[in-house]
Amino acid sequence: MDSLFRAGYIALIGPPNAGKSTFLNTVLGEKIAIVSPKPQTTRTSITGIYTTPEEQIVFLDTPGVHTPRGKLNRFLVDAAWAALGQAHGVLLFLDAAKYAGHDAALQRDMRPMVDRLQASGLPLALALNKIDLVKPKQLLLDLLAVCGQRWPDAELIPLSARTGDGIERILAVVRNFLPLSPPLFPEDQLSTAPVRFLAAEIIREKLFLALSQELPYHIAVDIEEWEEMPEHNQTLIHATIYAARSNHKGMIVGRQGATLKQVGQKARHELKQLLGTKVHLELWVKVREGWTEDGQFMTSLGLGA
Ligand SMILES: Nc1nc2c(ncn2[C@@H]2O[C@H](COP(=O)(O)OP(=O)(O)OP(=O)(O)O)[C@@H](O)[C@H]2O)c(=O)[nH]1
Ligand SMILES: [Mg+2]
Repeated sequence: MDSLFRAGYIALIGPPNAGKSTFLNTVLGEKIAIVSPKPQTTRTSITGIYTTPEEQIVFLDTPGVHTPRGKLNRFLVDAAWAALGQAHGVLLFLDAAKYAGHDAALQRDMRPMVDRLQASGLPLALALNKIDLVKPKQLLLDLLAVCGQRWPDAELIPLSARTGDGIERILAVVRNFLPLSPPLFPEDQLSTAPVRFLAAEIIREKLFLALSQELPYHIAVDIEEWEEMPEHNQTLIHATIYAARSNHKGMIVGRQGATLKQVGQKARHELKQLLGTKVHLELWVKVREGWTEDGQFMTSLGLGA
């Protein structure tokens, strides 16, 4: 093996909805992390392993950092910061379309993170994401100037995680944060996340996309039963959807079960691709009053640091 091989961890940190999970999936060319237009989609830190003949970059996708209200949100933010403990460098994600021309919003959203990032002592690069949405380009140049003043030592990289524009530069920058080391994982491994977890996440993504307003934030998914039946080329999956309030159950199920049916169909389609087998999926909705404040329950679901 090449003695100049580098390997290690890069934490993807940033406000909710900045495009961290989208970046992870684009880099890997596979969907590992779920994505939605709603903030606070990611709930745990998820690895995405990018391997070339020269390097192995283990990206740690994390929940968006914000000023948390409620226990679930505190769990999310704690999980993001916990990723720094393992990281050799940080890629800070900013939604350039949100902040271009809006310095006050940038100041506000950075407040919960600047001190923590500085205290970590880790090398930092900034990804200014969603440049495909920033027009005119002068706004991007202005934002680059503002960020350059605030983070004089950090490399600033304009990016579109959606189109892939800027990804090569990011990879070239963050690889230099990693120590010389042999690979940490087999070269064909894309993530350390168990497939059951990925399956629960796919179901949660379909719920995030199907349900409106605050409802997705009060939902958790747990896989209760998982049976592989190679003789039928089928996987049997029973999942429970936990609602935090009794009046949410009807909204999740929908009129004559329509919403749950649609979620089930979309999830099953994606699970088939993930598993490479036919999938028999059963979804049950249970009310677990106030689960978003129940630390023990959230830990049992794998949430938090
Ligand atoms: N136009 C555009 N949209 C993007 C880009 N990157 C991400 N998005 C969109 O932004 C939204 C949020 O993306 P996510 O990847 O879920 O963001 P995140 O930072 O992981 O969000 P949390 O998990 O909530 O912290 C989704 O609707 C993405 O499709 C980009 O480069 N351009
Ligand atoms: Mg995410």
